[in-house]
Amino acid sequence: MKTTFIVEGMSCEHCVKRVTDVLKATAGVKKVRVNLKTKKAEIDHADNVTADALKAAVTEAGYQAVA
Ligand SMILES: [Cu+2]
Repeated sequence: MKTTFIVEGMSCEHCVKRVTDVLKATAGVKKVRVNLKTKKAEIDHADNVTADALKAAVTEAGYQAVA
C-alpha cells in the first residue's frame, strides 16, 4: 500500500531526515521518501498501517501532515 501526504514545517535536510526517521520507525512501514521542495511524503507500507497513524507520527515529531 502507498500513502502520500504533504508535510508542513520542514525547513532543511535535518527536518527531512527527522520526518523520514519517524515514519520508518512506524511498524509496517517499508519505504519512505520525503521531498523538501515539494513537501511530499510517500510511504510504502503494509496494508494494516493507516494514514492516520503515519500522520500522527509526523505530528509527534513536531511537523504538520496535511491532505
Ligand atoms: Cu530543519
